[in-house]
Amino acid sequence: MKLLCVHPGPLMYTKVFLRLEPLGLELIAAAARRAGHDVRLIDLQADTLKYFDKQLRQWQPDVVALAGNYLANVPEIIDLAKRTKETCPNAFVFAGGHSVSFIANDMLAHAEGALDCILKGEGEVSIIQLLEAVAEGGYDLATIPGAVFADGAGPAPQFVGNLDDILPARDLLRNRRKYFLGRMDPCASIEFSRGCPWDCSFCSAWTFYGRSYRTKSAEVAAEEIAGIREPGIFIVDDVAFIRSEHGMAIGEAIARRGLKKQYYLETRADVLLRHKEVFRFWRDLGLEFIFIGIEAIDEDGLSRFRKRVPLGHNFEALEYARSLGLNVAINIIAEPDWDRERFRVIREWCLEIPEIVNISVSTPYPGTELWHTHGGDLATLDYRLFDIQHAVVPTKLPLDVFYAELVATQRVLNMKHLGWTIVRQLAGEIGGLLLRGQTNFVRSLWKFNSVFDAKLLLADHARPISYALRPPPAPGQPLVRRDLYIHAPQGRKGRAIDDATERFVEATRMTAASEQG
Ligand code: B12
Ligand code: SF4
Repeated sequence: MKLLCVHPGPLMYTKVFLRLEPLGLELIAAAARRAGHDVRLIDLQADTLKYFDKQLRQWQPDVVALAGNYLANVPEIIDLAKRTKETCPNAFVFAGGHSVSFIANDMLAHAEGALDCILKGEGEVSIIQLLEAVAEGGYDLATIPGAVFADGAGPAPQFVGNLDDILPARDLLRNRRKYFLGRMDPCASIEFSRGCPWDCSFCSAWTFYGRSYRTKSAEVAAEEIAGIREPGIFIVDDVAFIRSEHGMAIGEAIARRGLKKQYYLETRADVLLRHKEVFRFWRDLGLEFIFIGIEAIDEDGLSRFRKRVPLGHNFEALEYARSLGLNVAINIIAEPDWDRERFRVIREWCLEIPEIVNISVSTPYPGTELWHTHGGDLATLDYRLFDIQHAVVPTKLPLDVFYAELVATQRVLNMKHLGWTIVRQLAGEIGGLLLRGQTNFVRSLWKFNSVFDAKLLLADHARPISYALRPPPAPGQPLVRRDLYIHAPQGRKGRAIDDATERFVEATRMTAASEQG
């Protein structure tokens, strides 16, 4: 079978700060290729619609797989499905990935027949079965794990047996030099672990994977790194190095091979403090950038997210990361009830600290607890605005004032790290990038103002809506936790962590330990 895998175009954030390879789609592509299929991959973050059309016309794929990790991409995915059916009416067209798994039936309704099915959950196992069924003709989708189609659904989605089994088909991307993360230009991505044992109310990483946590073995991880050409590597794990032994083992395997790379990772403040020695070791291996989820800067904000990390730990973690000489980025979530004074306080605070501060807007997503509990009140049902840069919940300030304050705050914060300031600081490094023909980072330094603009944000709310998001359930409806999950929780045995780490997670996660999951 000829399979064309397609990732949709960039969202707002990726237009300025980073562009990363579609790792999930590369894994699906690798699984299909290993099963003997002829596979091509297009990433519209780094390629054109014209090229996509050409592939459809000239190559005439039998199957087209669309990647739906981001809710904001949904209208684009539906339009791509319709476009595909116009050019290749006999192709089997389906979508999968994080976000579309939570809204499978809505996707089918929007597509009006242009999507033959949605494949919920991890794709490595089910795509093989789906392709076999389509190849045989007269297929029965009801036998495919995770499949949701017009008049039914298959059995529950299945986990891949072992993360070591399949490595991403990185070679299928034709524009690899376009992937970058700030100064890590070009930059590849890698996965050391999958899933998250915590259960934060605003996040769907844990509901997707049923609060499971699995790891790739150290040798396979190091082998994979050895095969990566790019000097920079983004570690995509939700929370890096939850288990110190795992982090140390990968590090040692990298050191044994003498591999030299620059790394970026994301973790929690309490994990960083629990495993200081791992992060120190990784600093020596080339860890350069670290993103720590902070979310709010006062106790009140933190407790609203019910994240049981005492505020002191956040600051202690920042200090420790600084002491290692790491470039630290943190994220603050702007709440819809913020007033001018609150934005001003945040601006002042952020200017006092050396870290890169990113401000995103609190956004309830399908698949999160917040979606069910935030009160059901949404300012828009436009999927495209669910990118944590737009306000989708009514704001206390008039929307234009909210956006003016938001962008002014983001601008103050970003000017610390963009434009001529950074050019002066990094003249040598930038010269080196340009000499090697890598211009992603340098070009990003001046893009901020054209992308982050209060007037543009506001105008986005006035665009006509072709596909409307189904609103959350009315307030007061009981939330059945089990219904949130895509992969059913397997309890303790689904988490590859030792008992001490399990106790640490229990003590710091949001929900009472008595609740099962
Ligand atoms: C790495 C990451 C990024 C990276 C890389 C994105 C990229 N180009 O792929 C960066 C940093 C760029 C990023 C940015 C953003 N991200 Co992000 N990101 C993640 C993260 C942590 C891991 C994703 C990943 O690579 N996992 C590893 C791979 C192997 O898994 P996977 O992609 O999920 O793929 C598996 C399945 O989903 C499925 N699958 C995937 N694609 C397909 C396609 C088909 C056809 C099929 C059948 C199956 C399938 O099979 C794969 C293998 O099992 C997730 C959290 C999570 N755990 O999912 C958040 C997450 C996806 N991101 C999120 C958000 C909000 C964003 C931003 C909008 C935020 C922002 N800062 O502005 C931006 C927008 C990015 C954009 N596209 O323009 C949210 C999604 C919310 C939503 N419902 O839309 C998540 C869930 C985080 C969260 N806490 O809620 N992100
Ligand atoms: S720690 Fe919380 S926010 Fe981070 S991935 Fe896990 S559940 Fe999501």
